[in-house]
Amino acid sequence: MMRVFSGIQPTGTLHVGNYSGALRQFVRLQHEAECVFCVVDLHALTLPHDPSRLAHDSRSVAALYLACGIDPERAVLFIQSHVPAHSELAWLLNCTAQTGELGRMTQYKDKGRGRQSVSVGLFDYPVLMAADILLYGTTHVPVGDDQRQHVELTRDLAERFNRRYGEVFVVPQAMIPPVGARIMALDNPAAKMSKSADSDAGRIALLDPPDRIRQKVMRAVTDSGTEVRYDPAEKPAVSSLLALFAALSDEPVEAIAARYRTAGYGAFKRALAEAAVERLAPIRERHDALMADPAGLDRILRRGAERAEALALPRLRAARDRLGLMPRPAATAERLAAAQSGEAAPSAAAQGAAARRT
Ligand code: AQP
Repeated sequence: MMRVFSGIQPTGTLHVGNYSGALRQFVRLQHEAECVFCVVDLHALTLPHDPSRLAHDSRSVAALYLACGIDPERAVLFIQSHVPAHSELAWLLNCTAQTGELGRMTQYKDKGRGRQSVSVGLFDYPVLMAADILLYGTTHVPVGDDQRQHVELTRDLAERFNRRYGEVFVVPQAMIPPVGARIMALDNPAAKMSKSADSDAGRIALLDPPDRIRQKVMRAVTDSGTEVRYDPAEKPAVSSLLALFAALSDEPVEAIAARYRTAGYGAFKRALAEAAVERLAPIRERHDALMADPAGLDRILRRGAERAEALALPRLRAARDRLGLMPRPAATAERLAAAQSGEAAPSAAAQGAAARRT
């Protein structure tokens, strides 16, 4: 059976690039495979962030998964930091990863560019991502093109660990859509559309109101000439808009290109704006309804974390065993579970006193 894992960082409002490269695939895959989807909040700590917003943004990303069509009865949906096995396995894999390979990651170089110094977390984040994936016996990782290199690293780490210590991890493969895996910024076709980029004009957020969507699309940079053609090498800006149109309308890119070939950029952009408004308006409404019931949302996420933990712990235990770590005493495991659920765990002394009283 295919086992799918993927995650999204709560580093800002999700945009149509995240929808095209990732979320749209997730919704389809939940009908074909066992799926585990995650809001990777620990990854959001790797760059300076606002602690007063993080919990809200994590809930909002979870609500967007659901609003886009993830069914929490089918797929496991949870918050990464609610399952401590992710950080524990990341540490175990840190001792298999090499600094040289992490230094070659292009996201590390891109996100660190222009900064005097960056956090160790930014350098190490691909190892945490490898842990996220490997914990679940994942066979396939649906991601956009920017994550290809991180999935390659995950494969390398899994193979190296298995070779050194014995078979524990399934070696996963990336699933990158042939079209729409790299939607470019609307105001700069040379840069990827991104949540955390300074310019809001470059992205269509999934929560943008209709007028803002229309305004952003109509101002999108296009290529020279007038022909609407899917040709990423010669027409990178128009090709990215065509891929976006295809993701938002579920139509093949060739059919859209054929329809607007000679219509001019203005008519093409007006049609794209309407396709975006039509697809995103119900997503925004569902998101807002879910956010209006935080207790309901938290119930879904709590159940998701329980299911995720049950899937993750056997493989974490196997990795610990293979590395030669002592088995964890049961009492420690119980205290960890109680601490994780927010309940005060009785201390060993209090447990002893209670036992003496009875
Ligand atoms: N422009 C994009 N086109 C297609 N797919 C994209 N993805 C991201 N940008 C595009 C895919 O969306 C998923 C979630 O990404 P992430 O939250 O893990 O972070 P990211 O890859 O670094 O994406 P962002 O939006 O650019 O976030 P920030 O600005 O925080 O770095 C991934 O599958 C990604 O490939």
